[in-house]
Amino acid sequence: VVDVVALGESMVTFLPSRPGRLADVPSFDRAIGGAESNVACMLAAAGHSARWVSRVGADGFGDHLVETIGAYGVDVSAVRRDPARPTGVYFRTAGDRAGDGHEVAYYRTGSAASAMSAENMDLQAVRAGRVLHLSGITAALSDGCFALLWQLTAPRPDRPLISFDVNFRPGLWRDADGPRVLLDLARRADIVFIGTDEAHAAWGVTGGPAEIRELLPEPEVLVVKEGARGATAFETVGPRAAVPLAGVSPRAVVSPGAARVGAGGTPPALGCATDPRPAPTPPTEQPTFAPALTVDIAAAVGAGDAFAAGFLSATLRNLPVGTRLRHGHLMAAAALTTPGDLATPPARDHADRLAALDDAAWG
Ligand code: KDG
Repeated sequence: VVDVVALGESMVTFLPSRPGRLADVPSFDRAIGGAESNVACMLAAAGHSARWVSRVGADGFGDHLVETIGAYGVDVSAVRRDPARPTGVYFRTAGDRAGDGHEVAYYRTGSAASAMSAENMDLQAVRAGRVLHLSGITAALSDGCFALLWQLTAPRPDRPLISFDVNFRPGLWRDADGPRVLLDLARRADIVFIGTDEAHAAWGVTGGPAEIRELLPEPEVLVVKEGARGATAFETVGPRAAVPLAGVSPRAVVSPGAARVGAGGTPPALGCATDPRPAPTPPTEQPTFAPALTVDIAAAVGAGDAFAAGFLSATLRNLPVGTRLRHGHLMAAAALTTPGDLATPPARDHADRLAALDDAAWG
């Protein structure tokens, strides 16, 4: 059994050779991007077995992605090539050091990955991990991609633990439907990652982690990231937490399906006013907060993916929730101090020693 399978679009990424507006940057350096494959690469670099599943074009950029991600030690055998559609690419500018104010230009509409569907993917390979890592980016790519996520997150006996990074990218949503779709998907996941900035932009949440948990009580684990401040994890204790990692969350009620706008019907209001499920009991668990490491940021891109990888790595090792957060911060720090999406994480025993430092060292 593979530790983690990550499904999503990866792109050849062009990083600017110098700061400035997209209109002014004269040349770009080629790298790779893709939130889900970033998680797979960081997990493989941390010693886990990881598989990335996607579709890429039968072109040189597709070759580059498959070869580069494969070179990280990620299993790419279930990646399908599409001779009729290109591999997506995107360009970015530098922005400031925290990554704010940068421009992103995607060339991914009609890409091979945007045509992913349950019919053209190897679903057995997708479901073969202990954890299946997904993100909200995929839901934005096409109706078929959304339907694939909806199918993969449906409760079933062989469902792996679902990890879902909300990854709200406003520029990718061509309708106003994104926030509700992301909330519906997050409600079906077991482990959810979200930033307070995203929750604000997507769902208008103005409060802190507790308010986000109120909106999203279903996931067994909810991790709310507050950038440089740190992250808070809410973990439901009790019968659901006793479910073995490779097993299935015992969900009593199944959401009936979320029709996207354009796929018929008026979307239910945020908070799923038309959802017939009984209101879930608000969790009573204590939140666990862990401060982030203070680092000199080279580029913020990829830090959220690295955080998810660190947290999942520690989850796979059954470490306590506070330690899982610290492993998330350690991997994020590695990505923050590297210009591209991907970084070399500290070796596992080194990361364990850093995570075990006392609170004073962690600020
Ligand atoms: O998290 C980093 C990703 O945002 C980047 O690699 C590109 O996957 C990407 C996207 O769709 O924005």
